[in-house]
Amino acid sequence: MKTALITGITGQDGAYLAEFLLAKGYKVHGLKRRSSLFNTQRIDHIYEDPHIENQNFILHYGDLTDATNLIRIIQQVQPDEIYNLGAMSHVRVSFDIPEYTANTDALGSLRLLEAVRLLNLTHKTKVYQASTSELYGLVQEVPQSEKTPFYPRSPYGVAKLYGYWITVNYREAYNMFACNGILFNHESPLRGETFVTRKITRAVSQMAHNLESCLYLGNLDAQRDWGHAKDYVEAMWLMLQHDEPTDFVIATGVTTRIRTFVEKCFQKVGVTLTWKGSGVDEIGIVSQYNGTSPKLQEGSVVVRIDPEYFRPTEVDLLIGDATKARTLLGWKPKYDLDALIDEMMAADLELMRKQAQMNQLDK
Ligand code: NDP
Ligand code: GDR
Repeated sequence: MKTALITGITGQDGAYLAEFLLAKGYKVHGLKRRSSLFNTQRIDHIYEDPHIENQNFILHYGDLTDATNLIRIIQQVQPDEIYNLGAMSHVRVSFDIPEYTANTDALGSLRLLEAVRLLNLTHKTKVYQASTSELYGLVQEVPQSEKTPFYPRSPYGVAKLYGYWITVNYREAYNMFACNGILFNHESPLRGETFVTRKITRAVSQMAHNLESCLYLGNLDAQRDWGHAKDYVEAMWLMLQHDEPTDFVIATGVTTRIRTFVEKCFQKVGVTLTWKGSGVDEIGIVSQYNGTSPKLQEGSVVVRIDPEYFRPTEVDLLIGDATKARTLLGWKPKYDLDALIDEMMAADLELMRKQAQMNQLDK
């Protein structure tokens, strides 16, 4: 039985990866942060009572900013594979807390690699580093591949650049099996509520259930290559099963504007959206509606721009070339954008249906 340690297990990818590895017969250990409220909603369905024997799913309190704690946990767990998914992962927020972002996302990766080295586990423990398409930043070429130069555009991207290179360096200096997965945006019903896709699917579902009137967004013209997190965690695992440690781009190869994502989500609830105006004055208006929600009647303004959501420096265009992963790992995504939107909208519509029902009961 293989043993894996996942940092960031309470996040979107951590939850899907834990489920995936448990189904493969792994013993899964996860690092979770102390918080004043429960933060394990995404993994509660796979939680195992610590009082039972032979647990296969074990959580440890920890933090990537605390080296001694990482050393202690890795010593105790002796993992065959470490998936370093823990991070301050919000690009916009990284402009507000740049130092914390660097500490967690850059130095956190170093602490983990160094713990493996100090514990003499370099021959045993393989390490996956959650690198990102945010490394590409300012467009140098498209589609972006493993050979495309990096030009990060946020404190998050710059911190992840360090994480990328320190992983390469430990692989070369200490002969470690350490890989970077350069993953493009991946989403799911478990996506955090402040990332743009989930923010949109939630708001549209709220409007369909008469719970919200307007969705406030920033830059509608950025283009993203969106996949499903379920497909992407499989790629993480495949990388650590490959004969050689190397870095891979994981992407669908299809890019879409934010505004198109918005239109598609509204279509799912019977709305045809029309855009009027430009810049910060642009609005999205319901031009046709085939449904009953008072919030979505024809002529309603359902999207507005809030400049607060613009970033000081933006990443305009991401489109990934995953040829290397397809060729060497046999990886290809099962979901396309429409299937992803279908799943996210179905989940949020159900969530809001329940919310609306509870609101009725409270009256
Ligand atoms: P999430 O934001 O959903 O999850 C991040 C996880 O990291 C959470 O479990 C969070 O804990 C944990 N975390 C945050 N700070 C610390 C810390 N200081 N110490 C330990 N753990 C911490 O991210 P995703 O699941 O979407 O992404 C996983 C990884 O992949 C991240 O590193 C992200 O940067 C990277 N990535 C994501 C992509 C995407 O499109 N999703 C694309 C490319 C890379 P808590 O729940 O307590 O907040
Ligand atoms: P991103 O994802 O920055 O690509 O990082 P996010 O969904 O936050 O933004 C995507 C694009 O949408 C634009 N946008 C908005 N974004 C948010 N969050 N909120 C808004 O209201 C809004 N309006 C427009 C943004 O400007 C941007 O262009 C994600 C994270 O998961 C990272 O951790 C990961 O590394 C990258 O994907 C790949």
